[in-house]
Amino acid sequence: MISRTDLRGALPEDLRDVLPRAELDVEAALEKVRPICEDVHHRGVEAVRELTARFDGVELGSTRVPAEAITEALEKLDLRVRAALEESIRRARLVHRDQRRTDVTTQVVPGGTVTERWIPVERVGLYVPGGRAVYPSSVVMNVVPAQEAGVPSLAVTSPAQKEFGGLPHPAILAACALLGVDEVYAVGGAQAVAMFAYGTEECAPATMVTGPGNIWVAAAKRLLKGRIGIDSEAGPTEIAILADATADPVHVAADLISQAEHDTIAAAVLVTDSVGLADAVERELPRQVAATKHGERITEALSGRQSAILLVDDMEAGLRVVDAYAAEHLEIHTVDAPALAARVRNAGAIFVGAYAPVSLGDYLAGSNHVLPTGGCACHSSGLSVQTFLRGVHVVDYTREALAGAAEHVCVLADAEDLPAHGAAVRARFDWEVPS
Ligand code: HSO
Ligand code: ZN
Repeated sequence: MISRTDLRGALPEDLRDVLPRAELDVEAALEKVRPICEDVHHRGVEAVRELTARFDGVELGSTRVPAEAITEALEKLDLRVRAALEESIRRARLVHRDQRRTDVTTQVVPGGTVTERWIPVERVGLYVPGGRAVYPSSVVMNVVPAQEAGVPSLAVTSPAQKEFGGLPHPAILAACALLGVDEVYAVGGAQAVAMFAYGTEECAPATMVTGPGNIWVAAAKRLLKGRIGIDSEAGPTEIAILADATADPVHVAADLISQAEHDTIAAAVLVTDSVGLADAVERELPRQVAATKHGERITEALSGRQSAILLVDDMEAGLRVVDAYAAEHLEIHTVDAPALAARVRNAGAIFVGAYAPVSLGDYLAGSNHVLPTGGCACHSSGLSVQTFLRGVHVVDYTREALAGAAEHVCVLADAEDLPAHGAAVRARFDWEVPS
């Protein structure tokens, strides 16, 4: 069900040779998406309506979801789901509130200061998928950091669904209601990203669009990036587990399966120095998969080339492997889990010990579940308050403080053959600043 690679003895130069990442060909989708985005740009809401009829089979009156539909979705929401979402929101708010930045002023010289001012982006459009993956939890994970960052205007869009009378999935609407988001659109696909980028008669343009989506959404984000800010492109989900002989194979197998459940191209990787654990997990996987609902999808993900059990000599080698892999989610199941976790450099999120499974992080840890995939964890972070803030330097110098810097500015300007730069400083003084 899952392949095993023995890396004992020597680690490969490039780990990607051992463990390739599944990839989506977003480039190929760009050409299909370009005319859609141009159509929305030129014809606005009319184009959005036509595209929704063509792709989703829904004739929209207004693209905006009426307020009553949002309230009604919350009223009809299962009470247990409501309570769980409320707790998820409460915990996420606690963590994300602590991520807020305070402006810092540095006095560089007497009379010369630089303040880093943190300003939220003006308006965020959040895309929420509506197909197989209807995740109200992802609405929470996107909306909470934007709200805690102080984003003044926030809109959600999700594909119109025939079976729900042309509205987005009711669970999405209910999550919006719980989060206090009342601006929701029944628009999906590339046209939704274009709607936020260019604006329409019914939807004001946004400064940034975030949220996961299918390949068309990813292509539209890539195409319109620059005109509109985007979050990182989300790839298939991945879990890596670093475990020694003390790990419980039942937990390890269950956690690998939990993320494989997302997608046939999801990656599940176990890195261990224990042949005994590897054997036990191999025995455990088919037993648990047989008892689970999405067995076929999970089996395909686990047997794919992107999933594996990797045997290493010891935990030092294990650390090197997981750092090279840079997993979206990394679990540590070892005797000294906190100490080992502290040494990890590359992971989207780290889950320490036996009682911090990724599913906790997906829903209720308070951490964010929008995390870098595909190895991007070595240079990027997950979604946070910071994603929605810009740090702006505010430079404030007095005449005296500028005078004290003038000579150096002029010298550097001349050295770069940009004398007008120096002249801009000299123009403020009636004496000649030597160059
Ligand atoms: N594990 C997914 C997020 C998710 N899980 C949503 C369940 N619902 C990517 O981090
Ligand atoms: Zn998940």
